[in-house]
Amino acid sequence: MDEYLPSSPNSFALKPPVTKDISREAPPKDWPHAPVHRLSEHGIYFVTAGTLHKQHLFDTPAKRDLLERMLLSLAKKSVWQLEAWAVLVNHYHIVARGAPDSVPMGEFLRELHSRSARELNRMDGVEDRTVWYNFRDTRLTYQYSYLARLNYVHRNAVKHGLVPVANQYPWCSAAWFERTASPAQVKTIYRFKIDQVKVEDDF
Ligand code: NI
Repeated sequence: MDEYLPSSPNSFALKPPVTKDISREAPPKDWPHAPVHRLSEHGIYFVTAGTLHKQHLFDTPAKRDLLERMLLSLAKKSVWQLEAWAVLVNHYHIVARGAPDSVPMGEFLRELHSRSARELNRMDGVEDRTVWYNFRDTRLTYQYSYLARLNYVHRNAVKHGLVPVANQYPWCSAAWFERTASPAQVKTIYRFKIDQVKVEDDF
């Protein structure tokens, strides 16, 4: 078992019982600290990564749990503060804030990809399958594009037609954001138009 994968025997069985609510038994998510800040000199990045050929590899709740939990715990270990994230069947998006002692972004993502691929392949009982295609990271340098991308990521499951309201999607930051940020912050962020944000997101 991977050391950055919180132990959760029910979540990672090869064939989890479909009727079981694993979220009740899985360990708590490694929630980040705070949802919104000013731009800083250490950099805030918007990252999108997709699976090879956009294959639907994270096609069960247990697999999306695996990726989301690994993302949260490795981000913390790599000193990248996640401010928004969305984990979907064949890609993910994050907005991450750096600090002076952050591990380089590329290193953090490569570790996330190699560890999550190994665990996913173990769950699926396959060997040496390439899971990830690549990632694209953009440094956000304008307050407007930063805030608009926060909203874009919080509400990505809505954009992809998975849920009518973002906080209903379990593998994203929306519910956490609404719980952690002030009502004024939530209102401000959710007001940003996401249909004008230029993001490659045809997954
Ligand atoms: Ni997307």
